[in-house]
Amino acid sequence: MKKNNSLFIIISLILILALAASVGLVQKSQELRRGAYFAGTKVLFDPKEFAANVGQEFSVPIYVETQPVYGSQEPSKVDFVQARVCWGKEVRIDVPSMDEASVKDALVFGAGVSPAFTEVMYSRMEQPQSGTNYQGCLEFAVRSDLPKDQLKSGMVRVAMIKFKALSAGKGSIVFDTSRTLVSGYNSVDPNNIDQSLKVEEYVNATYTVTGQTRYNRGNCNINTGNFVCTAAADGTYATLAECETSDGCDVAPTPPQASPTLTPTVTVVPGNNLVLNFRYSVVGVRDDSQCAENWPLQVIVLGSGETKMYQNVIGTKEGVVEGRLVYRARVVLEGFRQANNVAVFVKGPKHLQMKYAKADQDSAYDKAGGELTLTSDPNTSSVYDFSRYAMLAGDVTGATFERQDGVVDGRDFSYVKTRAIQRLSCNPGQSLLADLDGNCLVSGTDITTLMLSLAEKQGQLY
Ligand SMILES: [Ca+2]
Ligand SMILES: [Ca+2]
Repeated sequence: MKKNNSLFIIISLILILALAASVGLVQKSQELRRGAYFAGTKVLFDPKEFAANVGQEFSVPIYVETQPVYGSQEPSKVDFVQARVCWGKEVRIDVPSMDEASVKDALVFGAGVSPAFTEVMYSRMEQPQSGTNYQGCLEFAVRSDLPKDQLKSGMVRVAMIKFKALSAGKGSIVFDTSRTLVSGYNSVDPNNIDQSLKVEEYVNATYTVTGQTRYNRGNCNINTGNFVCTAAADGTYATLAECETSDGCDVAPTPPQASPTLTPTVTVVPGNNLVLNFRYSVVGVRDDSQCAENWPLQVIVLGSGETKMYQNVIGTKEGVVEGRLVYRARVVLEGFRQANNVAVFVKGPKHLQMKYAKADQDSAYDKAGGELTLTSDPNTSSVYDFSRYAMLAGDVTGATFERQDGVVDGRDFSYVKTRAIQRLSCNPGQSLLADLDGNCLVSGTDITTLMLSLAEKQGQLY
């Protein structure tokens, strides 16, 4: 009987502990949810129906409509909008080239951005993934430097996009819900840890294009390899597709692609580990940055299909390049046996993953594979200098609070901005997640540093 009693007590204790633990978990996740957003918002096109004749231009304004701060009547203010919108084959945005400057210039952002925002952070046009119904997409982000009391609330115009009607038909202009984000200022609780607004509703637009037109061929576009075509009532071609072919488009012939040379793979005797020596730098981190020490890197090496990951690689300070601090690191590649055609992926605790794949690399390596050669002798193994292609910073959080998600977006912006408003600081030798330039203070320069990564947005994965 006594034995049964003590068993009962033990089981009860275990149950009580389990219950307490689960209540703790629930509370924690509620806090995370509450912390994530402080108000709701709607993103919309207004009007939401457009009509145009073939060849005509029409402007499509984008708005956000903010709701009051949760649990109050106070308006929530908006200071950042990132949006991605896509459209069908009947319309397009006319730009002379796809580079960022001309996309920015041609999109009437200058005239179209309402005074609610002071800066276009980036804008980019792209072809959508195959398999979608959309012909093109535009992604951009705007932000506001206005003082808090001048930030706008309610219906706020974000931008105006000028489309050109190309061919008869109906279609939609839609928001990409996964890449549309809004952040703002919580006037009820300025110290709230997160300043994101939850987009609760997306209102898409439709268009109807009427009339018929024909197309004339202009020059050959070197970038696309297709003819540039313009609409004309008496044009030669009946459809844009027929006109914009590559057939006969006189582009300088591309040199024949060399067939890949099969380099004999050097396999290293186990026990004699290969060594990777490299120099690197980080955007924004300067010679006098006192809170940029011991940032642990994750280094992945890849060669001939073999990959290995090494954690907590710490660089030591060694000089300056273009005003940035240069670090030097050494990784003994235990277990990695490929000495040739190696690529390296480096990721810091608040950084996008960078690919380094050739000596003295000073820009993105836009190819698969790599060209690095390694030896197992630490003294003769090359010290690869990647410091002129600085690591991009800004991936500090994601859907899970303070967990990197490989992307720099509105969440990261909101995280850094909130802490910049609070002017969080730390002592030399310490580190704050939002202090991207490592000067021991979270301020406007960290937002600027993050903005350099926004357009790049995603770490390099292959
Ligand atoms: Ca992120
Ligand atoms: Ca800083």
